[in-house]
Formats: sequence, C-alpha cells, structure tokens
Amino acid sequence: MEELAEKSAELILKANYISVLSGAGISTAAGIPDFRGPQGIYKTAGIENPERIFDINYFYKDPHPFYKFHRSFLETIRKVQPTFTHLFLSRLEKEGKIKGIVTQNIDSLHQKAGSKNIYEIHGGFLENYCTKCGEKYSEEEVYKKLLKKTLPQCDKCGSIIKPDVVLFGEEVKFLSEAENLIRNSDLVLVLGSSLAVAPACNLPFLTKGKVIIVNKGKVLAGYGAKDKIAFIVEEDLDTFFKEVARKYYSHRYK
Ligand code: CNA
Repeated sequence: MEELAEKSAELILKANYISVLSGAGISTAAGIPDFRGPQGIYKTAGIENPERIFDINYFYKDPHPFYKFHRSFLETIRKVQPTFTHLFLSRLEKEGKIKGIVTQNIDSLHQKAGSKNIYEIHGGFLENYCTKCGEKYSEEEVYKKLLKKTLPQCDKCGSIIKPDVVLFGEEVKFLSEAENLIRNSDLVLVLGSSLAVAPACNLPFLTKGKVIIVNKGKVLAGYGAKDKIAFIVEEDLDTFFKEVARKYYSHRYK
C-alpha cells in the first residue's frame, strides 16, 4: 500500500486537472451500505433479484420494496457524516487540484463535505416529484409521509411520489457535463465503485490522462482503454487516502 500511496500522491501533485468518479464504496465507512460489497444491499435484502428494487418498471408495478429500502436510507442519512476521503477530496478542490466530482451516489455526502462542482448523475434524494402531476416535495415532507404510511402519496392527486433518483431503466443526468469534465482531466480517481453500471463505468476512460482505481472489492473488467489505468488499489478508501494525504502534504510543504 505504501508504494501505491506514494505514487498516488506524486500523480496528484503533478496533475493540474483532476476529476473523480465516486461510487457507493466511498460512503460505506459513513454507515451507508453499498449495493455489491460484502455487506451490500443486494446481499442483505434477502430477496431474489434484488436489482428489481431499483428498477423503474418494477417501481411502477410495486413501489413497496423500493420504499422499504428508501425509508431506512432516509433514517440513516440523517445521522451520517462525510468520511475522511470525502473531506480530502473537498480540500483538493479548494486547492484547485480537483475540478469536479461525478458521483453515482445519491447521499449528498460530497456536498456535506464541502465539495462544490458535483454532478450527481444518478440524481439525489432531496427533491421528490409526484409521478402523475409533477408536484414537488422536499425530503422532509416525504420522510414525514413515510412515518405515517408505507407509500408517500401526492396531496394534490393521490399518486405515488418518487425521489429524483435515477432508477435502472431511467436516463442518467448531467452526462455531457460529466463527459466534458473527464475529457479535460489529466488524472481521474475512481473511488469505491464496482464499475458495474453503465454509462458511469465508461466515463473514466474518456480522459486523456491516467486513471487510478481504488476499490476493495472486485472491479468489473470489460472497460475499454485499460492502458489508461495507472494502477488499481484494493484497499479500504479511508485507510489508503490517509496515507496518500500524509505523503501529499509532506511533499507539498517540503
Ligand atoms: P457498488 O456496485 O455497490 O460498488 C461499490 C464497491 O465499493 C464494491 O466493489 C465494494 O466492495 C467497494 N467498497 C465498499 N466499501 C469500500 C471501502 N471502504 N473502501 C474501498 N472500497 C469499498 O456501487 P457503485 O457505486 O459502483 O454502483 C452504482 C450504484 C450504487 C449507483 O446507482 C448508486 O446510486 C448506488 N448506491 C448508492 C449509495 C449511496 O448513495 N451511498 C448506496 C448504495 C448504492
């Protein structure tokens, strides 16, 4: 790990335009389970084809499994704080190193850590809309509805409300902005993602520079432009980035 942390610190020092693609693994240390990790929702959901919980067609057929998950997600989200890695990224943005973060996460922890230029390509939980009349609801309003009933219904028309998160089968958001950011980057950090979900998994390889992947679990191969990968670090993110930060700041302030 020492050697890869040193190499990462050096690449960060040299880079002028860094972008990040983050996934659920960056938030597990905060207490939010991922999908495909050992403690992930797919393993703990206890149902067959757990992917269907997050599928838009299934949501319209039966939103109960999604809302069972979402209610506990909203309970968790109230208690969690950004991790060391979220905070380090925010600091690198303030220093001008990181130009933007593309996140697959919906947990707003990058915002909570102070990062500014964030593309939430899978949306977020703060805004919610009625699936029929489009009436807008805050997260607080949806949470209160979920404390009283298993499904949140629109006050105006009685239809189901859906958080503005991108479910499987829906189009991702801010794709061209994310592509531009990464195309312009000379270094891309891919953090805590199994790279199993398209189109996010293809984004890092648009860079003209190098890609560092930090992920404890399996990263799905099949991505193009493998020559762009500087290295893959199979470590816990916070453990690794504490080491990177130590080395980076000791070089910077030498
Ligand atoms: P994923 O497929 O669950 O992959 C996460 C990866 O991170 C796995 O390979 C884990 O082994 C790895 N991992 C977990 N903890 C750590 C750690 N501490 N250090 C290093 N690696 C770790 O999740 P992806 O983000 O790749 O998949 C995209 C989905 C997951 C998106 O649609 C998200 O919306 C969705 N998701 C988001 C959240 C969130 O907002 N926090 C939580 C759960 C799922």
